[in-house]
Amino acid sequence: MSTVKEQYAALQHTAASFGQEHIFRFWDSLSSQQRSNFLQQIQNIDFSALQGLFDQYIGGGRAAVDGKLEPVKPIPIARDAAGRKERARMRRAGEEMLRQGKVGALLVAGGQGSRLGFDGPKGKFPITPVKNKTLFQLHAEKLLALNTRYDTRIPWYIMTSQSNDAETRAYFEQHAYFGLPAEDVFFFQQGMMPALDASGKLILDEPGHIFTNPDGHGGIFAALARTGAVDDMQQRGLEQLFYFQVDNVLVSLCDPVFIGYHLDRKAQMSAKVCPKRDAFEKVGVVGRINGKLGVIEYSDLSDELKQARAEDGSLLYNAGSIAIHVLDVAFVASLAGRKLELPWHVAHKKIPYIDAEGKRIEPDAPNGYKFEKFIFDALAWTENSAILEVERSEEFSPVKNADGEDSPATARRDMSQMYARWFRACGYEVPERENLQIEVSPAFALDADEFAAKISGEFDFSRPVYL
Ligand code: UD2
Repeated sequence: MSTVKEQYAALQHTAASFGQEHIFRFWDSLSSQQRSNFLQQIQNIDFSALQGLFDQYIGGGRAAVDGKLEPVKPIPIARDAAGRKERARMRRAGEEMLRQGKVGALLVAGGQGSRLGFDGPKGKFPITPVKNKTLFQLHAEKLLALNTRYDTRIPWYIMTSQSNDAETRAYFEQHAYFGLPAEDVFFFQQGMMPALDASGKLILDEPGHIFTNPDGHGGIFAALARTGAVDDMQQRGLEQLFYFQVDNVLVSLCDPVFIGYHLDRKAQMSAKVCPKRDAFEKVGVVGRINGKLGVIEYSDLSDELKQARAEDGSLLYNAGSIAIHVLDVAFVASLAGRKLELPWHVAHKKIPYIDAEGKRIEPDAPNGYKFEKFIFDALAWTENSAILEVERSEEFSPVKNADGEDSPATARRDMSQMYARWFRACGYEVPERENLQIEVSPAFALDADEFAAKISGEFDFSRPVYL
């Protein structure tokens, strides 16, 4: 074991050879504990790789999306008898997988939820329209109901990150995993990535700490392999993973129709899409990039292409990705095992830093570059993929912003409106108004058909209704 002094000398040498010697600027003022923590952080930094990233993505001025883009045509929503028959067949195939215990759920919840302005893991945000259940509770209750419906146990893999891992685990423990078997909930932490300033320097956010951010949901493949989650999946005999984001209150968890299409197309990774709300909606679009399937993120698509029209007048790039996928476990294992490198995406952001005098500065303009990987870039490695169009009002309402579009208010409205339609389909007269407060627990019904089979009695919709 080398001493702290020796480690310091070696790392200082490495840092200096990459022009990063400034990170030791405050070394003399650090306590011995701070020094050893700092050295540990630096030891995990790949200076050479960072240098390469800087040259490739920032210094070189690489374009966000290089090459030829083409739209894709998704499998349309079934509107006629033949389409509905096909969906029923897909549903049966998906349900069979669920009954056989071959499906796992994979949730990404490592993001920082900065736009919502909520302090803590976003999954702890109270959201349902009547009972105010949190996002985590809502998803957990859906899984519980699926376990009962298919007489199975769906393991749940939850990706966290450094800043919310402990709080997320504690939250589930405090709530006894919302009734799920604790051994079926598997938390795993994604990696962290240092940011760089405009001249390629690492950024100190404390005198003895380098600023890092979660490495994006594309960090999931490495994290699944590193934490033993892939082994766990294989031991349990899982074949498919249903992937979703923490913020979508309408997600149809483990949707058997989608799983069925994925199997039918012999796909490695599939995606659900909705036509975009408007040209500037903040969703990526599924398309082809130089012939390869992928998602072109909204921040990477020019305003001109966002507004481009097809011959029929609809948006040309209109297959909005709602961040729901089915992934083959074998595909995930091969990506993780082969260390296949997903590309990095760069975001110019405001990053708090310690200036040369040791003062912490909160910049008011972007001053640094964050690097993230995106899971949907793995679509480029698929041989087959099912791109399935779904009804937005039934499947997609994300909580992103504190108010306005995609906020808690719109999520509560969209849930209430969906349940109102379930009631109306059963002959109930529900007033047509924006501010209904209706909530159907997943324990009562997971979808309109189950609801129709169970509902009875009278309801007063001028008050909150909870079932
Ligand atoms: C995401 C998609 C966008 C669209 C939209 C739908 C990306 C890059 N873009 O946009 O195309 O599908 O969602 O709602 O995904 N997360 C992590 N670790 C990270 C970063 C994010 O786990 O390092 C999780 C985060 O907790 C959340 C999800 O990934 O569940 C998406 O993150 P976001 O809300 O920041 O993505 P957004 O809204 O830019």
